[in-house]
Amino acid sequence: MKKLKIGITCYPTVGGSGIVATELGKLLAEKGHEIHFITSSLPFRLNKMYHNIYYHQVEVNQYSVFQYAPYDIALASKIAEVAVRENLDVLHVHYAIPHAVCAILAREMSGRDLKIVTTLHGTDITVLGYDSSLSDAIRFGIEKSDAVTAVSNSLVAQTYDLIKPDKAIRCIYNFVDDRVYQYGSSNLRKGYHIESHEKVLIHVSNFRTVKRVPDVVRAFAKVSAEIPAKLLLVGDGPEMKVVSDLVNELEIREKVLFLGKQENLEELYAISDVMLLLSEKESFGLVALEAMACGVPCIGTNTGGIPEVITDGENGYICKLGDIEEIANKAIQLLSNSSLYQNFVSNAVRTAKEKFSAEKIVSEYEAVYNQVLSQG
Ligand code: GMT
Repeated sequence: MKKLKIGITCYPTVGGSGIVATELGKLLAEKGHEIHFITSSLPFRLNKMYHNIYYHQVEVNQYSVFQYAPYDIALASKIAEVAVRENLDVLHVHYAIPHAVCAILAREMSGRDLKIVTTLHGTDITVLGYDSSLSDAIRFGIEKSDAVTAVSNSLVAQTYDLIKPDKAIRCIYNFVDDRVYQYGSSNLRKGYHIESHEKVLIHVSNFRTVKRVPDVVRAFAKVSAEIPAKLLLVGDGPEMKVVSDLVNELEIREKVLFLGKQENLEELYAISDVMLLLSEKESFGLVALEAMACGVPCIGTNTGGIPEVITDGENGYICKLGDIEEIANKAIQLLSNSSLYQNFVSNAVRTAKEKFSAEKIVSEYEAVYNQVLSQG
């Protein structure tokens, strides 16, 4: 394939969409493409030097007359400047709002036929799509992109339902790099004072209400009443106080480890037995895929794209949203049957390698870039 000059715009801070955009950029660079990140800060997973990855920071004018700093205009100007100077072939933006709309403005400003690929990640549709002040702009961003992808079939369907764009949207799943996320061991159990007979449940999120972390705590309380267990809560966010109060109320404080925001999650998955992802909105659930790649079966809710990642009864379980009893029972069943558990572990690793391998998914994005470039 011809080596391309690809611009990437995403939210560079912690979050699944930023992770996917950054990991994609790194893997495309490894395949010889030239990558230009155009973002407000250095993407946090860009933790290593690549000779063919460039970073262009968007600086926003803080003029005191502005009630709101004009980030979107600054981003569009920066994209146009980089597109012209670096002669970009394709611009891949993650999130319709504001990135697709900024990309379209940038294409106009640059005076070039810059090809725009937009990837929808979830909340740009499932939350912002309900806001009448934004839905027309989301539709505009989608329809004026040269190609649009979404991270699950569920998100494709929800986009047509809510936004009704006149545009083909292709599902390209998120992926996992199995050189990093793999079945392994770690010495962390000892450091965390987790006894060898104790099972470890893990939840990783930004602790927003949609993640339903209190359901994780309630389900864990039931599991740990039957089986010696610890719960690792990884991440931080608006619900932390509610979660902490609930842990105290249920009198399970000594069984719960609040680890805050962490990197190198593969080391935590290496000491975990089951992941709980009980969200009420989740277009994909990247954390579930990363856990599965490390051999951790997941219990998820029947929400959004989660059932496309976790196959019920094969590599994990899918439960009804908020059904704490069912969630706890499934976890107990899995953790107390070692042959069933080992089966789920192998299936989880295999699913991650076969259905969501980085190699497969990166090629799918390359095919989209080629397709828009061949449209002339
Ligand atoms: O889940 C979040 O709150 C973060 C959000 C983001 O923008 O990073 O995640 C969304 O994109 C991820 C990557 O495609 C998906 O794995 C998450 O499921 C999706 N979150 C939601 O749909 C709530």
